[in-house]
Amino acid sequence: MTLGTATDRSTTDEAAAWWRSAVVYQIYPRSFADSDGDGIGDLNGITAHLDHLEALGVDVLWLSPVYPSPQDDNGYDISDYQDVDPLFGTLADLDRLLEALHARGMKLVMDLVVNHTSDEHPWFVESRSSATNPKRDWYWWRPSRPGHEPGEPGAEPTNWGSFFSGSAWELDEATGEYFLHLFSRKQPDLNWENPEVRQAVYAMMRWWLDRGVDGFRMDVINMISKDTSLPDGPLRGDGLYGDGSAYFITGPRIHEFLREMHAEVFEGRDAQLLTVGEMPGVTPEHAVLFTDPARRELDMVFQFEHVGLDHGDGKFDPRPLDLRDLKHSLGRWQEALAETGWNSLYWNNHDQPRIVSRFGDDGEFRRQSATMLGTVLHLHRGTPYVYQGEELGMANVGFTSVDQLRDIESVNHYRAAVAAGEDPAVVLDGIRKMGRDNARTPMQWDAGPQAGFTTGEPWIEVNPDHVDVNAAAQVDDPGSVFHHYRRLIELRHREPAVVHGDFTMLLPEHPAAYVFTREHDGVQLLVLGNFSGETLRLDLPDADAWADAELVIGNYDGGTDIAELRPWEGRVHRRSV
Ligand code: TEU
Repeated sequence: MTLGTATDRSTTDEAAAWWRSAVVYQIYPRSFADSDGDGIGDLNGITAHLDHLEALGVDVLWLSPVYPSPQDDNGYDISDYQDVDPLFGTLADLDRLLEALHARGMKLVMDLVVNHTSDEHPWFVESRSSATNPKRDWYWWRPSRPGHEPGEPGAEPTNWGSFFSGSAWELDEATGEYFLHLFSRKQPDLNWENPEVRQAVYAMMRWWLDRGVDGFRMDVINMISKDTSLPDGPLRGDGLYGDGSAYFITGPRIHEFLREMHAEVFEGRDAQLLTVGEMPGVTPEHAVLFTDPARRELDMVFQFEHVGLDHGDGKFDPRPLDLRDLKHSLGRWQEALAETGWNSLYWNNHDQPRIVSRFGDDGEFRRQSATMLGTVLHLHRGTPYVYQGEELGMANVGFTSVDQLRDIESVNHYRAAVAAGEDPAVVLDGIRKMGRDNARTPMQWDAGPQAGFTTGEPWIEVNPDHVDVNAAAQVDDPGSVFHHYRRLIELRHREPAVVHGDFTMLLPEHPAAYVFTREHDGVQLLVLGNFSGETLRLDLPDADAWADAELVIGNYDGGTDIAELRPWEGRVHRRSV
């Protein structure tokens, strides 16, 4: 793909919006490729596997955190923003990776985790050292609730629960005050109200851009502005803690902060950069504002609606997906951002269970369902993200014991739920289906020992299915999931209707078929996906007009009637209009 010439980002022309025709590949470095045999993936492991990315045809690599970290949340707890953790290599290794990517025409987007730091970051070490330290106000310190002694049950400043179980407040014995941590107690929240915090973050971001990186994926960036009065929230499903999200999701100053960041960090740079904000709980109404180019906030956001549709009473209490909900949700986002703004498109990342196990069939129809899911996603309007292993149809693990779990969220949830009297087998079943470790088992390179990921003992078990599902087996097989993803990416690069086309949902009430059209400049695409193992006959509007249309991509050999869909079939047809 041609990226065009460099332009000022203040323009909204196609060169500035180069990411509209790009596909991003996410790497979770700990689980991608281990070059030194310590069982943990590293930067040199990534650099050694760039042929894989180039063969797939992706344009951008988003790298989950590699910064120095105590690894309480696998690197999302950062103790130094301007270095590399020895686990993953050195800054020089990162520079080499960056250079190698640029030499192949690919870009590198870094993870930016600035809602919180590690409690071992020097900023927090200073902040906690005394109530009068100049950095005290860089974090959220509060005394105990009036009428309560610090440490007493219920003395926390608010009733908020953390995302990783337990209270969102931790008592610091030295000063007798509590600090806020929306995630683990080793991830204290930064106080963005303090302008010194904001300037320190902007300076760090400029340092990375000056080093040559091509943008940032911003972790929970819609949580940085909090309601400073910190009110209690309604009780959560656990009955123990409150849900404070109304007071920190898309908070009062969030748009102001992101506009300031844009002005301080990105404005006037002539490189082609990408900014994507991770935003749990974001609404389409706010997403339009965040991604309106004229407002100069972000290029796109990750929304969470479609990956919450199979949650019951919390994420670990899954229920089957109703396809109509999925179409309604994604359709609504397509519509909301049709005129202004831009969508990101994803099924997977390092926090989500594997899509082929979740919305597909990881048994008999694994290849068909993985390729159908990829087809449907990539044909929406927006920038698609491929998470490592998704291009192979990698599946959930089927954990059978809590000893196999590594993720702090799952481990804490298991402990808290069992302590609260829930049946351990039921708790483990929820984690087996929804736990984040499903996404974090090693990348499956080949059928050999440890799937070719490491010569040592991997930090988390390799999925036993790697003997069948692995990159080596797929790169030489044109019928593989890998080659289907490669063709989808190629299609986006050559077919403007995929990038720019208007989106129209068809058959919204059909319980098993996902059908839509895209139209641009005299070209219409028809996208069909069967979310079931049954053959479907559709009552397709305009079926005659499509009868002789070209088949652009499909996951079955040989043609069929336009209105028929075989089990988990996915197809794209093209015609002139
Ligand atoms: O995740 C944000 C987030 O809210 C969830 O997706 C989270 O993974 C969890 O499942 C909530 O139930 C981001 C990162 O992607 C995640 O890996 C980090 O753990 C988290 O922020 C904290 O930095």
